[in-house]
Amino acid sequence: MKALTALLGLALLSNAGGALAATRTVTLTVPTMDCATCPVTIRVALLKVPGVSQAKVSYERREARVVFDDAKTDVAALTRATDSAGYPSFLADKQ
Ligand SMILES: [Cu+2]
Repeated sequence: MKALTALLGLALLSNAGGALAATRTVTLTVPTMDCATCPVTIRVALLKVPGVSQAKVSYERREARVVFDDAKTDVAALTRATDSAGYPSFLADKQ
């Protein structure tokens, strides 16, 4: 029982270390969205970036919330992706 608990503890620790350290969520401001289909284009562009696991884009707030693996990509790659899709973006003040 003790060994099992120790093993479980180890598994949890290593999992947390791997997953939590690398996952990052940022909010990008995308000011030039001008209709309800813009978010779809932006979302597709963001999800194509290797390392991005989630992208939620709000037309109302002109914002993209992106979850990505810190070890595989960075904010510069995300803004570059929206840029090439026709939507310049930058890191929002509130994170
Ligand atoms: Cu549009």
